[in-house]
Amino acid sequence: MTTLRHRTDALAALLLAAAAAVSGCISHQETVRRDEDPLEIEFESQEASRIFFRAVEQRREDATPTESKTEFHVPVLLSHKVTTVYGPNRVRNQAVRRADANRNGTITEKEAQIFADSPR
Ligand SMILES: [Ca+2]
Repeated sequence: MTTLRHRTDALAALLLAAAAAVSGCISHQETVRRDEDPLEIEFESQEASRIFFRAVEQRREDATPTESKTEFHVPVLLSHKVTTVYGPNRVRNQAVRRADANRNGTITEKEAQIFADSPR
């Protein structure tokens, strides 16, 4: 009876030692870059375009890098980390969706100014 228990303990210790010897941890890190196609938009005037793009650039400068992280860990055995980095069109497209208030595909000077004055 005790010999079976000792063999089981010895086998478990051997497996743990083997796992540690093989360095124990499978690690995977990946960076995924994603960007969207730019939305088509027209501007009522050059002034509307200037106001809009100046506001978009300010938002890009103020924003923290747009990324998300997914991590999964099983201590000692597995580490899996995926970082997703979003491209510049994402900020532009979000701005277009917000600025074109009536969704007619054209940003007027008034819409651009309202977008520029809106909180970020
Ligand atoms: Ca519009």
